[in-house]
Amino acid sequence: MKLNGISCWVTAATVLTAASVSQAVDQMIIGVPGSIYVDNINGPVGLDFAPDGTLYVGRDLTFSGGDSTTPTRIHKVDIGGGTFAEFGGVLDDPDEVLVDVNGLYSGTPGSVLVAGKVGLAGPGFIQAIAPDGTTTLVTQTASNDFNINGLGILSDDTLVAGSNEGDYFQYNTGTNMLDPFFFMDITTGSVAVDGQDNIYSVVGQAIFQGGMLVPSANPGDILRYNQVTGMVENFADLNLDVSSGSAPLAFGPGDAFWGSDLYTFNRGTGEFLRVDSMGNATVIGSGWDQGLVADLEFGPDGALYASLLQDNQVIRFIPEPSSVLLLGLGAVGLIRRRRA
Ligand SMILES: [Ca+2]
Ligand SMILES: [Ca+2]
Ligand SMILES: [Ca+2]
Repeated sequence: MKLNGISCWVTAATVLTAASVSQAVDQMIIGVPGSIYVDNINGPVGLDFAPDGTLYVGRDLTFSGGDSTTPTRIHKVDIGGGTFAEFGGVLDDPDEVLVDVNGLYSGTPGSVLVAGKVGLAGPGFIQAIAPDGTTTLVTQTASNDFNINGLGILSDDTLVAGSNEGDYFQYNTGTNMLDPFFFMDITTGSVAVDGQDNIYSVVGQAIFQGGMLVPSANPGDILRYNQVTGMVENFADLNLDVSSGSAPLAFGPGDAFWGSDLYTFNRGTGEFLRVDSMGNATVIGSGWDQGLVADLEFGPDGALYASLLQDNQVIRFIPEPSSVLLLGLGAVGLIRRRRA
């Protein structure tokens, strides 16, 4: 474990910031007020923003009268939050979404890519929903039994798709095929890309393959595909709780508060984690064992958004100028001085 966090930091910060933190959400990040962005949004999973602030939300009906593969439609949340509507065609397992801003993959700028798996044992797919709602298949895996749960884009515009089964693909815009890229491990399928095009995922617990339960060796660790060496390496030995099958990762947008660190949480402890480029994690929040958080995403407004699959909400954390003062070791000194 590389956890630097001490639980008293969190307690102290709660006292310090209680006046400015909305009590509307169970999840807490030190010094950053949290609030509900959209409520009663049924089964939210993957999140992605268009540049104008429109939010697209993948969907899973496991806690809404269906199961993880029930066909349904994704949601589109209006700019600023609050109101939303279903968007596009009915799709199997539409968990993950990614906005195709320039139409590089779908052919239509502003389309929303949706990734999932066909039925119980079909191929993994990427569909595209055009701005007018027209829904078309972009590509699917050549063989069956791939659950594509993560999409990411490299600096040269290569579209990367990650599967629970551990096979990662790159979309070939010439042939419209998903070409094999590398093998990670049994993962949660989440895909996060850093500034050097290294690709990160969290090791999952187990998968069903060919009717058999296949466990993984190191569940909850963060792995990294190293672009320079072409190898998969253990980036952070965090033993995150992956019993729900998901463990989202998101890189900060490079601003003064979030920086370019990697953010995730441990569902087992409820701790929210900031992970530096060496894989060292610091605890900066609590309560993340509530609501079944399915994805994390930074918006064009610099706020962090999280989908709560079980609570049917998307919540938002907007740093304030005072939040920056609470950063890092300086924050601990500040908190201690005030409590002395
Ligand atoms: Ca996302
Ligand atoms: Ca699903
Ligand atoms: Ca899925």
